[in-house]
Amino acid sequence: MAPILYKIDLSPPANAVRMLAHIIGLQLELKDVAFSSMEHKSPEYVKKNPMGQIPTLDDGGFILGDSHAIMIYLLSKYGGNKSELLYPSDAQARAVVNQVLFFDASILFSRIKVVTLPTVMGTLKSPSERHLADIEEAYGMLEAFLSRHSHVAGDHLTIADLAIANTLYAGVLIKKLDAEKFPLTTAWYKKMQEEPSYKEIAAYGSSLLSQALSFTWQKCPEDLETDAPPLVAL
Ligand SMILES: N[C@@H](CCC(=O)N[C@@H](CS)C(=O)NCC(=O)O)C(=O)O
Repeated sequence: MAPILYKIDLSPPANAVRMLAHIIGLQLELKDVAFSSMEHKSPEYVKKNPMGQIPTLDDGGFILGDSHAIMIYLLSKYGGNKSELLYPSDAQARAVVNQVLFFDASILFSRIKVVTLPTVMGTLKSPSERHLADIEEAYGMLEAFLSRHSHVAGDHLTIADLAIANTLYAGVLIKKLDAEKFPLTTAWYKKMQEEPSYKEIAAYGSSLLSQALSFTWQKCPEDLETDAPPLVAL
């Protein structure tokens, strides 16, 4: 039986997991969560994921939350010979990947989510200067990681790239990536957007999120930076 992934299409963490599944050729059974009616906070959902967040994985009754933990689990169980590259076993190489995964969870995605979540729920009418400065500062950290390697956590694609690329599609809708200030991040993000799994999964998530943010901010989707054509309003 295929593992079940509880998701919504515009969720960067859910899409990171889906990109990983695409890359390793793992079939997932996708189940949509009714985010706007707060299904992710319902007693039944919270029993599965005490954080009340999306995504959640159910692999034959083994239940796991957090996209980073889910990606590591799926790779170790189903990754086959792709695991070594995507999540190296060498202690130091793996530690570098972990560092960027924790950076994503604790800094980059957090600083973006404090804007996207209330916006999608319709309560934040625009990001504050402080929000923008915090996101820009996090871009600087990412640029520093990318000055060390060709990818965010090594010289090849790892699950850290999947996590960050998805987070970044949300980030750039709030704070444009300035190619002069962040040339390495800009070039790396362009490369990631060319990945078949990004085109298949994240590009759609990005365009949906662009619609949702522009709707609340009462802007045209074209005024936000996105990598996919706008869709009709959600
Ligand atoms: N660290 C988590 C973050 C997940 C997350 O925040 N997901 C959002 C949807 S994109 C969510 O469920 N937000 C609702 C909430 O945090 O209450 C992960 O990587 O899975």
